[in-house]
Amino acid sequence: MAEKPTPGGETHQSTNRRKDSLTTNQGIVVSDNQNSLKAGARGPTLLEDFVLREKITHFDHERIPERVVHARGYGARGFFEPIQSHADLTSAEFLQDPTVQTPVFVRFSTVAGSAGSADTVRDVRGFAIKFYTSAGNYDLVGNNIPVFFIQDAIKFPDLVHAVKPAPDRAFPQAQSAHDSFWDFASLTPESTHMLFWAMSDRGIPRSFRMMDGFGVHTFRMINAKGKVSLVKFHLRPKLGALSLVWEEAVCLAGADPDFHRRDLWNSLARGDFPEWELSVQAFTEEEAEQFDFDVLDPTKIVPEEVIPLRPLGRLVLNENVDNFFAETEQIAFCPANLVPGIDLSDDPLLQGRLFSYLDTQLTRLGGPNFHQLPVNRARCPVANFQRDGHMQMNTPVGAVAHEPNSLDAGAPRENPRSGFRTSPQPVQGEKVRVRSETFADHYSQARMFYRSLLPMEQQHLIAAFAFELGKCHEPALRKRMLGRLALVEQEVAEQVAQKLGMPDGIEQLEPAIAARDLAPSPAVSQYANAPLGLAGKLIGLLVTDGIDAELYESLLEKAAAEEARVSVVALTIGDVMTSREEILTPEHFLSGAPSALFDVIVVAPSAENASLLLEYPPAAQWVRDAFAHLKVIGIVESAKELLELAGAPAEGAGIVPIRDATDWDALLNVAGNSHRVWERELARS
Ligand code: HDE
Repeated sequence: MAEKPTPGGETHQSTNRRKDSLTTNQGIVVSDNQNSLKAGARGPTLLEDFVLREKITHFDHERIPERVVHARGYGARGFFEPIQSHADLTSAEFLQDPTVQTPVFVRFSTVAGSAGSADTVRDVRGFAIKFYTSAGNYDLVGNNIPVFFIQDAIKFPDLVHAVKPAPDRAFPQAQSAHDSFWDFASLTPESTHMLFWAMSDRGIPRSFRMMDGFGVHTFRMINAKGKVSLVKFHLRPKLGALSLVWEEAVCLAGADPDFHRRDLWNSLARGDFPEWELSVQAFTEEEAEQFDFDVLDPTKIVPEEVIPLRPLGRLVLNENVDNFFAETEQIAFCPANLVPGIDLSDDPLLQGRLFSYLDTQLTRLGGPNFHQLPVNRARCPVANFQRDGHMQMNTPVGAVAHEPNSLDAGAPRENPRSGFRTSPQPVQGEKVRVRSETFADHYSQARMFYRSLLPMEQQHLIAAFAFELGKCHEPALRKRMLGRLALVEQEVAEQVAQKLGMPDGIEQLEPAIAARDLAPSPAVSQYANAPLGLAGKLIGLLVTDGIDAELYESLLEKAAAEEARVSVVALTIGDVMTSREEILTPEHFLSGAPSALFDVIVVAPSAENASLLLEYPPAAQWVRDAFAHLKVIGIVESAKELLELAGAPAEGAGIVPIRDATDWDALLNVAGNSHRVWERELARS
């Protein structure tokens, strides 16, 4: 692998050395990379073979520990651009000037799974952003769900141990659907609100590009005059926050475990750049005191209906990494990486995180100098007296490494004017290990969340609880969890109990504070708020030899106008001949590309070859899945029989006959007017 030249330059360039010569790490040109050094052609390998030993030794040490949580992640580069100056709110330099773009690196992740687990499992997603600002690095290390499972950092190891594979058998991988997780959850009332979010469609996003982000905790922003605002961070994707359906997520975990990362990589590679609006809900301490919950409690949201979002600017991803390990794996986020103008709150979950990230990174990245790695390096001057340590990559000069000093007039000095100053706030009280009583209402917001969802979103949530609890073998914990659900909403507990086949299994539990009926917050529903249209979506087009060239080309054109893409699927991966005798190269072959990969499907064989699809079982499966996954299906006349084979009606919601190119408008309209054919699902349940 080519490396950028290291500082220090080259000395003598040997005349008989080619520029592209393979070398050892010492720069010695390698003459033979196929054979180790042996005593005779059939003899033993010699210990003196430094080329072999160096190569194998380096290989032996290629792995570093994976992140203890959020191990499976995927990153990209981009920029942030404020829409206007936010000087009234904060003095943060990157939020002042709409003409200044700040480079960013974003890493998305699942929480529970190992680095090699599947992308589409039910889980919370990490959404971590490093802003390389002119005033130093600012990290917003958030999730795609605005609340969390626990209120105090001391519970984090228990939560993570409960969801991770059991220590004796090392399974299940990347799953919350097992006894230990639900044991912990059912014994931890504060997790209830988050469980409702995690069991909603939010737990199975369609794409990283279609995912919300949240800072979760309350933070503070301080302007140049010292005025403090409390803030909650939000990121809204331009394409809308959309999700998979559960059966589709399960299918994709096998068919394409890299579904989300592939989607992001491909979209950046073709110049289709995802974008989010970063905003804050900003409010005063006085306003916070009026809320019926505590803003320091990370299991609560501030409803948008109470404090609306204030857009700050746009976050755009526009560049894939050059090297996954060097960038995505080695990047180190930390909620304590703050810039002047942004400050922390006393949220006890946040306070524990401030310690944890640097601590874990010391082990994961092997020492205290990981901030010098290119992906972590600040893009502004860094000057201090820290020194030495594992893998020091800089060469500091001079004899002085202390401060104050009178020996080096050019040494860096503290700067009270522009330096980071914690905005003062009064703190007093006894040292106590207690949970604030203001954190005690665990059910009202969960009820508000559930009641604010659309009916199909509610049904998905109920199905998810039933699935997860159904995977638990211990009846007592199922009952306890049903009791917890009943404290939120009796109807949820009853329907889940029904689906579990244990209608009398709801345990009677006593809440610390019984759920109250809060005003609904329609903003929490994904589908009530996602923009309609086909932007960012993928149409799977199943073809055979003889596909009508005109039909094909007009679909490409119409889809492009809607910012959607068409992906051609054929019986085999070999070239297909169109009706015009032109070659069409498919992107996929049928048995390798289940319809779960696409948002909309079209079955368009030529009339003479339609029978090939009818005779090939994966074709009917393709349609059956798409129908079950609530997709719009376009179908040409000659393939109609396939609908019957797939158990789908020839007519009905979301089935669009394609007679000629004029029918594409109908297909795209139906598909663009709703993200899924929800009627089909409601008719089923
Ligand atoms: Fe994290 N979390 N976390 N977390 N977290 C880590 O840091 C931790 C929490 C989040 O792409 C670790 O470098 C504690 C909330 C993201 O590299 C670790 C607590 C939120 C990422 C850690 C929390 C997050 C992490 C693992 C409870 C949403 C991935 C490796 C007090 C606001 C960042 C690492 C990336 C990663 C600790 C809770 C988001 C162990 C102790 C709440 C997005 O330090």
